[in-house]
Amino acid sequence: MPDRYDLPSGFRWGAATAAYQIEGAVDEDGRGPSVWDTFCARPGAVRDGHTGAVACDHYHRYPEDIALMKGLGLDGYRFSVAWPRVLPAGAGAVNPAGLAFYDRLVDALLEAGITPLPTLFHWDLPQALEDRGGWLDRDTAYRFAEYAAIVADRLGDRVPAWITLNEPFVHTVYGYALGTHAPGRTLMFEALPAAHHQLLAHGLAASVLHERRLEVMLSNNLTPVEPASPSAEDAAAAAAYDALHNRLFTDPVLLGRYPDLRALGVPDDIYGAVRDGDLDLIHAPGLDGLGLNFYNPTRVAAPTAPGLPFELVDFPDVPHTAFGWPVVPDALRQLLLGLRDVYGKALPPVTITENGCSVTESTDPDQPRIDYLSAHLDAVARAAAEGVDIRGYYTWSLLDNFEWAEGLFRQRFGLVHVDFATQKRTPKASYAWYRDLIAAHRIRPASATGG
Ligand code: IFM
Repeated sequence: MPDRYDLPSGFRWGAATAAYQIEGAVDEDGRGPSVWDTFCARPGAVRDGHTGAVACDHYHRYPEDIALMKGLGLDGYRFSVAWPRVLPAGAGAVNPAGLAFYDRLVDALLEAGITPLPTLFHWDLPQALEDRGGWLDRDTAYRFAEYAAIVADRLGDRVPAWITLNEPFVHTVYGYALGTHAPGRTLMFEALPAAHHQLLAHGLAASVLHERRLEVMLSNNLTPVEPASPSAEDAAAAAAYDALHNRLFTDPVLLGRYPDLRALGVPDDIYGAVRDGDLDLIHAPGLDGLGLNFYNPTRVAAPTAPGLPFELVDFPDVPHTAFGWPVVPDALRQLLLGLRDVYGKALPPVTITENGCSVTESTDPDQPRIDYLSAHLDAVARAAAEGVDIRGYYTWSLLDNFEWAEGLFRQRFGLVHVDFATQKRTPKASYAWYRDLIAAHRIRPASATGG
């Protein structure tokens, strides 16, 4: 396993988290309820009835967590701002204590020499907005732009780059199509107006951020899609899935158009959601960087039963994470090269804004995570060597945290173990490995050695 990778000079090393997964303090200092508070209260929605009510108690323990980041030598920390902490009803009255928390967090990060990289929406929509239709309601996009302006006006003097949305694919499909995440709607393809409204929200917020001379990124969860066989039917199924998972969330932003969704049976105007001028609003602000969240590739076959136009099948003969996700590191290199080939000059610099794996608590000494991270960084370095402009890598995640429908204990993604009973943080073997790796790149940057 290499102790360093041949990465471009200025490559930024980071770690990522999200508000509802770590903050806790859901009832404190004027925070309003979010869709995740509501969803967690639904019997059977989250494994073992867990909630994010306390999670890692980061709201109170952020100084300790920043000390852990400093110990790693991070350049950047990606976190999310909880919309209901800032605007408890989603719009209208601002909660000064909510903004003050992010103010303190940003100052403490800067004090530690770490650049804050906030995400404005990582799935915790204020419940008051959900009550008015959530992302199915076009109005939510305009409320998001107002919220973006409020947060940017408070923090923009110290925070140069912003991520608007996290993984609109996952939020749309799990939250609105399948109902396994908040807000628990089961609309199948009729969930897709929620995707359009999130993209519209991204575009409106991107304009707000650019007006303030701030950089804008969007973090998409992308996956290379491979057909299960060379048959024409499997190829068609794979293309349909690629349009849904990848192109639906990237083409409008980078190319100003939607991919062909006819194979999914989705009308061009996405059930009436797309209005004249929307694609301009989404595309025209431009993107300063594409955030790429990568976990695994996807294998797709033609359907064997009526219903969906594709069927997801497993990868045989590869290791799987505790989540059951196939580990295929070279798929990240293929994905990066594919993005360059598909989008060409329209592709902005890429930052890996999430990559990591869940490992069960008993796994000692955390070797599967080290192997996973190491192999994926190797894939990043190879894609960079093949000409893809990649600016940084934020591992998911700094801490074990609330893994959505999987609850607290089962899927541990952290470099740092969290005992949720005592809140004791214990760095894992992967923490030491990542720290040493970052230090090795500081001492001998690839540009200075010629690789
Ligand atoms: O924990 C999530 C995160 O919130 C979004 N990306 C994937 C991670 C692992 O499932």
